[in-house]
Amino acid sequence: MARKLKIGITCYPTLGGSGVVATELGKLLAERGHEIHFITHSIPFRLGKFNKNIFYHEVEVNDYYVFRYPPYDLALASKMAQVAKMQQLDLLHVHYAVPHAVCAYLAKQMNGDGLRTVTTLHGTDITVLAQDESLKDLIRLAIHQSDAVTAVSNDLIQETRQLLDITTPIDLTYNFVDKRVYYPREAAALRADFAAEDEKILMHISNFRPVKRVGDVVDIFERVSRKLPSKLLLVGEGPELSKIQCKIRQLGLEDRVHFLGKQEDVAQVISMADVLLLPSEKESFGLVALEAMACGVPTIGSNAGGIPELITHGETGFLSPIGDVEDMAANVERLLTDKKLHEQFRQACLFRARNEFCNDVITTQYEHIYYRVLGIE
Ligand code: GMT
Repeated sequence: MARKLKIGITCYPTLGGSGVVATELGKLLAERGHEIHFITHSIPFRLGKFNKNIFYHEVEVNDYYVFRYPPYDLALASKMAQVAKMQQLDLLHVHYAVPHAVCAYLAKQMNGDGLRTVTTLHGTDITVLAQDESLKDLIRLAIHQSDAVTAVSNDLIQETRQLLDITTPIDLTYNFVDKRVYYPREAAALRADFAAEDEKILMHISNFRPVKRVGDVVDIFERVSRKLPSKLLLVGEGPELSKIQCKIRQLGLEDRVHFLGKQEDVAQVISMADVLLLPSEKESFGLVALEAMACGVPTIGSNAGGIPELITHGETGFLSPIGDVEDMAANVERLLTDKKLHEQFRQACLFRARNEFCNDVITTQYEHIYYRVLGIE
């Protein structure tokens, strides 16, 4: 049996799919007996209950008076080096190249020993930041100096190669959901709080950033609701929220749209939906679509980025060109007016989530990568 590892994990701990994936991975590795040390500025929001193999090390930023901007990155790099030395970590697994992979590189330099680093790219570190000429060389350095680099979709691998001219190998490690948490939950009573028996529920969950095109969600719903008795549930918060509220008022849809805010128990919330809407402009993976899939809810959305690797068009959802709200609305209508087709999609969703994006399989993939960089095959 391969030896148990001591792994430092750094991610954005407060919100977003990357933080969720990093935290869930840490929990699963801890269940397998590895010792996991989260090194982050706040406690990861999905950490949950106590586990004897999980430790949390808080990065504290020194607000020394000469600093105009307190240097979080330097504090993180120092903390990584300190924890790695004290806890004798085998490796650091960082999620996001900027600044985490750069900090891991610094920590490695500071320690001067056999500390290994693994970087997982999640999307915007490449698709947005790598477009910025002033950051390109830094991101390229961080990637080249990692002992292994993984990305959450083939699309993201291609984009990383093109934008940064990277030729070194990048491992594909799809995101996953824990099938013990994500499964169709009993939701009839909750549904009744939002929709009448004959009404369908459309749902959108995101951080309401412009890239999610929440305006399209409303446009799709507006078209669907003209033809089908339905409700729209919007889950999450973010910069576009007030604009969206305004749009809903202007369209006179207030009675048919509910804002649920940020929600912790996503599996329970998604289980209320008949369909998830994800019309994003950019999406390296689209974790929420996988969460929905695992709860038996098909996705209707755009074919941006890595979404087609997750959603099989015509089997577990329907995908259209970005911004084609007419087509997306027609697809929602098609799916929600055909009971047999909806059930077929639902079963395909459950099968695909459990078999292709299963927590056990992906955790094993990461373990293999760790053993590889440590020379333990
Ligand atoms: O999409 C966001 O706004 C959040 C961002 C994050 O940091 O969590 O999501 C990125 O990583 C997720 C986990 O790998 C992916 O599921 C999302 O598709 C990706 N977002 C983008 O590519 C825009």
